[in-house]
Amino acid sequence: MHGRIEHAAVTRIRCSSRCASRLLATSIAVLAGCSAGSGAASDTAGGRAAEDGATLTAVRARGTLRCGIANAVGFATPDNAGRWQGFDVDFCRAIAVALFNDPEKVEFVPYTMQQRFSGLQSREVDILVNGTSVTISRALHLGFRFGPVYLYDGQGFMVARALKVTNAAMLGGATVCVQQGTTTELNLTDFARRRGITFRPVVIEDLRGAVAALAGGRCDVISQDGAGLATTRALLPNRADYVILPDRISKEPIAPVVRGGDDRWLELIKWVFWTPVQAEEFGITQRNVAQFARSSDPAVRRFLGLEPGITDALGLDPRWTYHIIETIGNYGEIYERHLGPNTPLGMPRGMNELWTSGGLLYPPPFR
Ligand SMILES: N[C@@H](CCC(=O)N[C@@H](CS)C(=O)NCC(=O)O)C(=O)O
Repeated sequence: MHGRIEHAAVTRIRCSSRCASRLLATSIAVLAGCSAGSGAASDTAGGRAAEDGATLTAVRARGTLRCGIANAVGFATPDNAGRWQGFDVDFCRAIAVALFNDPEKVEFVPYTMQQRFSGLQSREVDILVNGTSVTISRALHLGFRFGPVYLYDGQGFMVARALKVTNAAMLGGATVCVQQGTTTELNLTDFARRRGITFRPVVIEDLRGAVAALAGGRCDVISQDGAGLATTRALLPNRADYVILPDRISKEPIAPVVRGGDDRWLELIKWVFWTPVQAEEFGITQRNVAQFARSSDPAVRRFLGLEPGITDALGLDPRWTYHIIETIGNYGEIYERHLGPNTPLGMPRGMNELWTSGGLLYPPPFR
């Protein structure tokens, strides 16, 4: 029997009044794109009016970067001293280091998944570094541009161990928590149709709500990006009672998002995100970067800004890559610090290994 998700049966757990008032300010164009996760067509979307170089000029004049993040363990959380830290946070800080040689010159703006695109479009932030997947409709309908994929992920499921479910095909009839305004919602519908399964989706506003709904038994299952599942598990009070199923039902290439029409800003973002990856490929770490600065290898010398002129067009300090590595580290260091096996998330590198180690990370040449 071919079941499908009945939208009339979808439960929507509503957001707080604070978040509701924010949502009121959201443009209809963006709401249309967000709520579907795929985006409805809109001529006004995406900040097409942005001028080339305008973002860089605005950030320089302000003296700080405004980075849109998602408040999630491992990716972006304030520590006990109130300082933001995490995988996404470190990439935001890398941009600030490139621009200002100062990782503190960032204002972090947390968004729910539903709010994120209007925040970028309204110029409240200069960039989103918040677990957003690259999709064609976000580029073509919402008019955004994506930097390099800095995390390769895919959607999965986590269930209560007591249910004794071992794979996603056994989930027919289950109540599944998903986050509003995400690709997760759409992929779940596709998966149900493809497999002839019926789910009862419970749509939740944010990560904390999703964790509470799962822990409180309002859903049997939670479906999220693999990283989201690891984050959720880290937040559950009784994490040993849950299992992450082996299925991955989608591709979720996670990349930074900027407004369309500002090629100069996009280009800067691309090379900043590739810097920690190229550093790892060369074997350059936070600790040994000073030794590498004495290298006679021409490719290393160009990369570290020791040969003049290579990245002058970006308008940065010639030693910007050096400063990023010195301050933030290489990709492997960032990953191990926030997401790797020795962290509460415990995520193996998998596809996020370098291409030289069987992964997908492949930075273009700095030449
Ligand atoms: N990558 C997908 C899903 C993103 C997503 O659902 N992220 C969740 C967890 S996996 C999140 O970061 N939530 C943080 C929050 O709600 O505060 C997308 O771009 O739509």
